[in-house]
Amino acid sequence: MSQDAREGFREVYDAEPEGVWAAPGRVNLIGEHTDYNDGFVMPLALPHTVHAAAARRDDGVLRLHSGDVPGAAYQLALEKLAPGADGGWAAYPAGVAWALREAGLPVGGADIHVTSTVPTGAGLSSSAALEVATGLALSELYGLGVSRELLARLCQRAENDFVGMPCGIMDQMASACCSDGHVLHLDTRDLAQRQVPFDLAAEGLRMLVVDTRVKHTLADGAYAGRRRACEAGAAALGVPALRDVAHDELEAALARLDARLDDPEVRGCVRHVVTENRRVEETIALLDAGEPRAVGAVLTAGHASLRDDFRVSCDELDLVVTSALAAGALGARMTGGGFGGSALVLVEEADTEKVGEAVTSAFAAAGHLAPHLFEAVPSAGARRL
Ligand code: GAF
Repeated sequence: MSQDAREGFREVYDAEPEGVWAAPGRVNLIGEHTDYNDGFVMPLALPHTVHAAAARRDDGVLRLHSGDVPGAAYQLALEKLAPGADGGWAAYPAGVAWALREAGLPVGGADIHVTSTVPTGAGLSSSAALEVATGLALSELYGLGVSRELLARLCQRAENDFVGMPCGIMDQMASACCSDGHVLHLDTRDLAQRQVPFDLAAEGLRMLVVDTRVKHTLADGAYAGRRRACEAGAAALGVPALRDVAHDELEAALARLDARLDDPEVRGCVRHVVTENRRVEETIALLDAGEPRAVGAVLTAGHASLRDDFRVSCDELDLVVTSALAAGALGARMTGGGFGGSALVLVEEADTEKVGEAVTSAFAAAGHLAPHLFEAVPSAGARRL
């Protein structure tokens, strides 16, 4: 694929790229909709990546081309970049260049050609992978010395303020900081990180990702709505963020909330975020104790919470969970923002095929599109190739 990016660059720009940079998509093991509540997440990088072949230009122009989009490259003057100025895929890399400049970093023009194996609209962070790959390329081309954390923050800024999607920091941090064979335990408040060894194969286990092929591109309004509900809950409880509500104070906090704000949607969001942060703690404790099988039940509880309290699941995601569990999976849950996208399933290695077939048959019986299944192998974060 890096060869594809290199060759694509040559074809589009009739020149050699100075380098090729890669950034992965992710799947989140547990800790969903906690990142914009200053909470905890545990993503792992997928082998699916965006590759960005790039070279500097000295005229302050950014040219952007994607191997997936036929036609000429976008051509943008860096100094004229402004939020909302450009739609489509190019807004992500253009937004990253804008965010670097807004941070006072001396980024200049560039020609960039991208290729991607991250499924789009599948809840696997194709946007963050695109941002991080192009951000790392620009940072290294111009010797900006941007740390991984700052890179992730600037990519998030690009998505929040340039593209207009109010996401948290998880996906950009996952793409920038995950490492091969590990899951990233991340505190999204201060970006404290721990790389936790995650070798399911050594334990006789497998993790399947099931892309339901229900695209979640229309979900931005609903995502923003959930974020607002969480912020309303934190404000009513008088805390900076829902992360500050301890799990053992949840019932008392809900009673206080009911007295101040009679809003079942906000109540459900508060319950989900507080219990989900607890599930991240439980998961890390189980992994540290060498009990990965027991993580299955935590994943399934997380799904119930996203379905019933946070209300971001859909029929197809629920069907992955019920059909996988009925076929003997250890646990399953939707992953990512929801409203479509993907689910993950933890299975004994010996049951992998049986469980995969059960999910596929259940989709056929329900008249849904055939899902795409693949194994999640914890892979490397962003890098120069
Ligand atoms: C999307 C967002 F981009 C993340 O920041 C995160 O909130 C996630 O949904 C839900 O956990 O991927």
